[in-house]
Amino acid sequence: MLAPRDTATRERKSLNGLWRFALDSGGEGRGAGWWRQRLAGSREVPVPASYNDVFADAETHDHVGDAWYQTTVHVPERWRGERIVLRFDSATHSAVVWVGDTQVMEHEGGYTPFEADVTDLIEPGGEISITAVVSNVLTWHTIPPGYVVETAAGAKRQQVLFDFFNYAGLHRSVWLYTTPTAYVEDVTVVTGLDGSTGTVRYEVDTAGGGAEVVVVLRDAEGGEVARAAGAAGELTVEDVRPWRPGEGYLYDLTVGLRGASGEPGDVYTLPVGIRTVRIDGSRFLINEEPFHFRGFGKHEDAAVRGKAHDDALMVHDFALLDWIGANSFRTSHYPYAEEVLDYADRHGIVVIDETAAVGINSGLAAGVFGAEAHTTFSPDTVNEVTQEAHRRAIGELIARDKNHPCVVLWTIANEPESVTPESLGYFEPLAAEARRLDPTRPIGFTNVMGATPELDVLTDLFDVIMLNRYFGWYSTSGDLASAEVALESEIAAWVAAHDKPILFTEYGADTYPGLHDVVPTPWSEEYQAEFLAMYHRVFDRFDAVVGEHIWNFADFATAPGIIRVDGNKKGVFTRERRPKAAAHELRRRWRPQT
Ligand code: BDP
Repeated sequence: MLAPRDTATRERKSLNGLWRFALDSGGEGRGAGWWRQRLAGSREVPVPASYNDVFADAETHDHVGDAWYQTTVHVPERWRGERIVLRFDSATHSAVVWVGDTQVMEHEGGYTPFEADVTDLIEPGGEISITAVVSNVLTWHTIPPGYVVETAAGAKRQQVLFDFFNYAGLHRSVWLYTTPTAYVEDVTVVTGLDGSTGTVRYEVDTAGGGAEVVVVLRDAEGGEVARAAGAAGELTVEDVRPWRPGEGYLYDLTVGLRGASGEPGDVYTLPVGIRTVRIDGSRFLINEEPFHFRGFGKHEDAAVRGKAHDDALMVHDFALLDWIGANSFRTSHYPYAEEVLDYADRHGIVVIDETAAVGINSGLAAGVFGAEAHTTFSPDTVNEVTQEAHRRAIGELIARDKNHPCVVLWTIANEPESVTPESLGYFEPLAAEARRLDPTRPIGFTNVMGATPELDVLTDLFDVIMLNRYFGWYSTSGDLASAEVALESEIAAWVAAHDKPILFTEYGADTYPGLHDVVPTPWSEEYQAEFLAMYHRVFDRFDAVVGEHIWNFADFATAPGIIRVDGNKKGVFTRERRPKAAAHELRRRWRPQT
């Protein structure tokens, strides 16, 4: 699915700003047709933003159910004759959208885009009203799953099965954009390298009328390096400058359409990084060179705006990644805003791209998040309807992100149950689907603590072993010597069981900033630093360990609970992005020259 871009033939209009806003606690709006009139009440909400923290009331913060958004847009007269598309970069977790009185789309899944052709509903030169009802409800049939309970006090409460605050609303941009009536619908590129020669295999889908396709590849200075005609083909690039970690060199692939008598039609330009990814035994190869992942699991999370995309925060986070010497991160636990991947493409930061499938694990949910005891996979919990939603989530992630050179690995779930025959039955078709949709990238899932190689039944379906481990925190808390023994022996067991690269995708300790101790004690800054140093000491004993992603880049909001103090404090940076002591230690490991 192509991101909206301005080109010679396309124009975008951002609908970001303040929208009219109303909570619908009673769930009346859909029946009463709230989209037909101006939303009652006078509240305005920023888009993009989570709505939860921008106001100052518990009702909005803890709202469960529908929230209504509405705006009025002027459509330029010059758009007459163009095809006009309405696009939401995300709506968390599901939405229905109307233009005027007409429903134009419905979407489930809080972190991927959706759009509709609204040409027939819009009169250029006039005004239209756009209304969206956004629900934050998670059920056993959504990705991620969850369920709603009624409290003893009669309130609705969303039970989540994950460890972050269930922020909701319009977290990313909303656009109106134009294309000509015959247009480029999709582009897929697959790149290759052979010595100093690069290849770009491309495939273009068009719609809206027979048109000839012409593609031109230009280097970063704008010089033409290859061209071809036809909807699919392969371009060759001599003296190629590859995309590589630390150097996000990009070419531009301009796809142009030509009408029957050669007249120029739609133009779309896609940045292309030429690189390869391959697993060889326990090595993870980018451009045939072994790659060692240094970085973090992150969250889209910040004060006031919640999960909204924010360019200032994004640039700052990337600056901190650079400062600390990280070369990669994981989009835990959902697809991030596409601007983040664009930025990573341009700056050579490697990304592990994750679906929103977090919480498919009854063991964890009951223990950590206070959920009722349940069986993970059953007709009443995660079932074939959930699996279908999960399949769609994988499809939408790959459709959106397939062309990003920064993405080198798909994670199709975080810490799912992975030790039962039911989990194998659930994941086998999903792993196959991910491979069918993208045969060029490795796939994985993050393995939960306790799912040791003796118990795990899923790893054979995947290319890499991704371990989330908390020895010294959730087990042997405070005893790093015992934690070291346990960690080393588990890695040795994985190495003996599988010839695959091992990535540590989570390890970390909650740390209250400013808490110090001469004896490294859990929650102190000294303990976090020693905890990480111990893990690194152990990793360095194994060639198969090719990745160290600490949990987490920064402190983040969670639901309240007795194991969380104003959120999860495993950040190496605070929520305001101040470094804890461990950040300086990490910098010494990851940037020894500075
Ligand atoms: C893991 C989860 C992550 C949590 C982390 C923790 O993958 O989302 O935040 O543990 O407990 O289970 O800090």
